[in-house]
Amino acid sequence: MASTILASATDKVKTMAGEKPSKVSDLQAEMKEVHDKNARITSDFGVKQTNTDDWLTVASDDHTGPMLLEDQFGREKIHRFDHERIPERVVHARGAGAFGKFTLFESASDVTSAGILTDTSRETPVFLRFSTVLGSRGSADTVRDVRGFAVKFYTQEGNWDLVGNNIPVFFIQDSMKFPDVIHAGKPEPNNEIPQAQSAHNNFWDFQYLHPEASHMFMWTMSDRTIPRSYRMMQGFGVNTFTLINDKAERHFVKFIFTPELGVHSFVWDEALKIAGQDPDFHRKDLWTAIESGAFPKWKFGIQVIPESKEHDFEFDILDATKVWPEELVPIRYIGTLELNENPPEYFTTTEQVAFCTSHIVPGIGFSDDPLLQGRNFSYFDTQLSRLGINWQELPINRPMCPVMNHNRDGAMRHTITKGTVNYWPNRFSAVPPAKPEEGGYLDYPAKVAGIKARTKSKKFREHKNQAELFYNSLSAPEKTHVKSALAFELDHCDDPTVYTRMCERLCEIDLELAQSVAEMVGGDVPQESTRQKHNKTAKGLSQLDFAPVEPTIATRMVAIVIADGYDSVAYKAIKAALTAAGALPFTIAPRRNAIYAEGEDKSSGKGVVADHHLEGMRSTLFDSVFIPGGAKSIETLSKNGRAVHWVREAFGHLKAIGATGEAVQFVRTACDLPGMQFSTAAEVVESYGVVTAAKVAPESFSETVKMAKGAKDFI
Ligand code: HDD
Repeated sequence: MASTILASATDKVKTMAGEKPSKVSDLQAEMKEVHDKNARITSDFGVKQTNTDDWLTVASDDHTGPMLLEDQFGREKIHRFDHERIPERVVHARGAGAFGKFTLFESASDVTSAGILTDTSRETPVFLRFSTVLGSRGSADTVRDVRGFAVKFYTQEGNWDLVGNNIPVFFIQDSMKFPDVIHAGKPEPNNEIPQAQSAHNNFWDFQYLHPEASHMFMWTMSDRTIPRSYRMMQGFGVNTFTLINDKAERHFVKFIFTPELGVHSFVWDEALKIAGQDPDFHRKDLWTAIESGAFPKWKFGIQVIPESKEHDFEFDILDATKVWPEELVPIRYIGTLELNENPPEYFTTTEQVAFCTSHIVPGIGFSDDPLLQGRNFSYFDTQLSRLGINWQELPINRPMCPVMNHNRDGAMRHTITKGTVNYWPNRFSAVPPAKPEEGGYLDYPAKVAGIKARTKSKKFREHKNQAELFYNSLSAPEKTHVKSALAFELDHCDDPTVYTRMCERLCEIDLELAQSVAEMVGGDVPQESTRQKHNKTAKGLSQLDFAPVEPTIATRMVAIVIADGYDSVAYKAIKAALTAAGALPFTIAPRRNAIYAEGEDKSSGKGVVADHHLEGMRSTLFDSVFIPGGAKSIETLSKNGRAVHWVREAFGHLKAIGATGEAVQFVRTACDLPGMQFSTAAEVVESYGVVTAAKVAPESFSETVKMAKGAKDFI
């Protein structure tokens, strides 16, 4: 007998010449079709059932008597239901995932031997799970929180898990503090309040007591924690990893994903309202984009520092509370990540997927980053209580390359292994483990020296420079948002110790920030800085640095609001122009029954059927609003409080608004903008971000769309 091969995986990557590898096709054999018209319902053990609705009972037409324990079918159905839930993740419980692919356009062979980062002809299947951190599995998507960005690369050399966030730094430097930071952020232990919020005493108490958290809380109070879409946020590996090349040279590395669509966020009021109006907003957004073929894409980049330069920086490059400013360590973009397939079933993919930072492949290594080392223990460990031993056999978790070893047995083992030996070496197999040149994983022979102690290097003790660097680098509106976010959060802390101390901490970062927050939340308003500022800025920290070269409204949702008597020329023209630009137009009206245009005969029965009525959806759920003219339609909308609120709220949320004909005055009144300029018949005018055209001419619509593309909300 040859060696035992525990190959649960189909080796698609290598065996199917010419065919692109796909994790979904790898799973295909196991997918069951429940919609098969001819299939009869059976028990879990295959026996056809005659009735799945009535428990076996002692009964007749006149009398309903006791139910019988004998009903195995009834018991089985309830028993399976009783045990449907598994423990939710201790953090990052709420998530959404998708399949996709990773490709490389530039080889990084100068710094690594990893096939996935050197072979430009490869297409590596991936599964990406986005998440919020603090909320439980049923919490809302748009809460203020860090977002998880966890990628499983099914490489030819095994699974590589990059378990990152949408923020490049972390609250703590040492993994031993993780239980504390999470306990402080999760609902308070006495009453389990609040859900999915950092706005409470314990969270901010922790932030003050841990000066190392200063940089991260500035990020969490920025727009980054209220992303418009998972598709519009960056992903960061956060920790420092290493790359090892063919010459056995080692470099330190950080991994970065930057979205093609740019980095965009809600304004806070929108995020708050959407949490109630559509708690699944981000989940739906991702799902819909992929279903409609608008595949989200990210550029993949690396920041690399040669081993010899480890100590050349004023911060420690192993400290996860620090970024590597791009001016010092440029990002080298080398690959593309694309999501292109929604999972066929949530539980067996997005819920059962298990990531481990310790899962790396040859050419990639760890560093002594003390946060990473602890994570390597924690992820592997947590899967046991969440999924149980043998979780690596679950279809979503198993690699797409062969697995061969003698780890076997344990609860719920699926693979049936043939053969008489379960140890190595054995009398049948003399093949030694692979050497590095044969693809074996090389543990880099790093020289280690030092004194055993519970401490870290001196550079780990500086905590404010990058908190200030981040704040200095934001645009004026972004700074205002940070102030408002802090004012909101600390307003929810009722313990004066918490908010007065936090105002002191802010004073070490920026005096004006501290003054404005203290004024709002009732802290002592400081008169002078308590730290010498460096006043430096860096690129890549403000979201504005990621505006796509060519602004786009592709995949943006635009509401076109009409009532009976609307101007159909304007309606049709804007719809066509938006569709041509890749946006998604939705018709909104006072009702979902047919709406008739100006001059249209109701008896024709051909009116437009709205996608939603004004009460069913709010302008918060759209990126932009357009109102065509039509005297009758505008008269109706003007008298409808909800319609007026729709437009007024869109304006308050800084959305691009478009109007033609009579609708121009409607917008002007609804938004209370006496200074808003009117356009003449021939021109398109933009004033206060509102784009208006008095008359409809097809040319003005392409012009309108162009202006909408340029409007602030889309940048
Ligand atoms: Fe963590 C889940 C990201 C520090 C312990 N973490 C988890 C997930 C993400 C992150 C995205 C969800 C994975 C999924 O979708 O299944 N975590 C991070 C980042 C960190 C970080 C970017 C800082 C660099 N985490 C961190 C530390 C520890 C953990 C320091 C413990 C010492 N994280 C866990 C965990 C979780 C987890 C408890 C819960 C579920 C899971 O692992 O699989 O083990």
